[in-house]
Amino acid sequence: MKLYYTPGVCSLSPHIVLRETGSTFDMEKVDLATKKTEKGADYTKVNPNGYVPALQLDDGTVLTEGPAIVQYVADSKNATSILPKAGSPERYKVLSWLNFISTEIHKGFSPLFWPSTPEDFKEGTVRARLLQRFGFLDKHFASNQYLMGNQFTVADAYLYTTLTWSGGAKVDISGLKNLVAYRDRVAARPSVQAARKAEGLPG
Ligand SMILES: N[C@@H](CCC(=O)N[C@@H](CS)C(=O)NCC(=O)O)C(=O)O
Repeated sequence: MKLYYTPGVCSLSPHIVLRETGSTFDMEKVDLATKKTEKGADYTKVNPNGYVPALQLDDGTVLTEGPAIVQYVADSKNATSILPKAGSPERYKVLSWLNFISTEIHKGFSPLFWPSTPEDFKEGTVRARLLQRFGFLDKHFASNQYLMGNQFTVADAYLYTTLTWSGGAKVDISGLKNLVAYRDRVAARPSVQAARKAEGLPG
């Protein structure tokens, strides 16, 4: 299978999960500005919406949407430590976290990356809302190592990825000590370090 990715964006989350599960995969970089892949292919033929990540399976099937891709990768390896089995209450708690990260955090960041977003809206609304959600997470990490307690799951790969954007997006999380410690804890995992290195990101 092949992961279509762009360094440092949300495709880092499935990339981490591919490495965490010891999966065999290829990677193809996508230029989000031109929608061309590093091999010169038209990426909109892979994902008509033009965004990463996409995971192309060996039979040609293309999966899109990060939260779905991480579930496919974990399930295909029966990796129940990072994604509890379907039917167990823990599975749906991980799915709740994936949805929370997707809608409240990931898409909460998006307006900060759009040149058309007015500065006062960025500061007064977008960053303020994100910081409320981060405050909630900071309290969670006062007594939990990971989103699901002591166990790293696919949701942590996703949350970690979004936290790496806070500096560039000028969302100051430095006062949220538990959240910063969590980010650093996840960053230290070998899967994360390997994924960052493969994407050409600083260690
Ligand atoms: N709903 C998609 C959103 C993916 C997404 O926002 N990807 C961003 C990078 S983090 C992207 O490729 N943006 C470029 C674009 O939308 O043209 C998912 O959850 O996978």
